Amino acid sequence: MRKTSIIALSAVLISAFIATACGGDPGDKIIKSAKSGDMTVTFASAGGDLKNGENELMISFTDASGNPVDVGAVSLNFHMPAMGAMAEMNDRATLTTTETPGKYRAQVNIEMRGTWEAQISYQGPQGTGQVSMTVNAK
Ligand SMILES: [Cu+2]
Repeated sequence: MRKTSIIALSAVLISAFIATACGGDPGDKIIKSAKSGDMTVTFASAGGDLKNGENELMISFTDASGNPVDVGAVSLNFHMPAMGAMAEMNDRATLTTTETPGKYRAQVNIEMRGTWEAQISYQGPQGTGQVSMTVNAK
């Protein structure tokens, strides 16, 4: 009885792992969101945070009702101003579209811990816009 349930649990965990490894949704725990006009731009990940190192994020654009809004082409850059002798840093994310217009996957290598300014710009059906928000990398 007990052995069976442990095996069943393992199977569930293994299939969850495979789903992640095969490029499923990087996660839906909100890291941070900001307003851009009538839209809300939201960052999410599996762990709900931005990390020093490689990150897999979801970025979504939604209307006042929470429905996704297609904004066309999106770019994302993480910027940190110069600190003392350290030059400014710009870690540009690679974005890909998903099956849902208005939802994008982002891959970015964050070079260090600390406060970054996420700079988002878009161009398309909603016109041209820019949003920025600070995000803390752990
Ligand atoms: Cu820095």
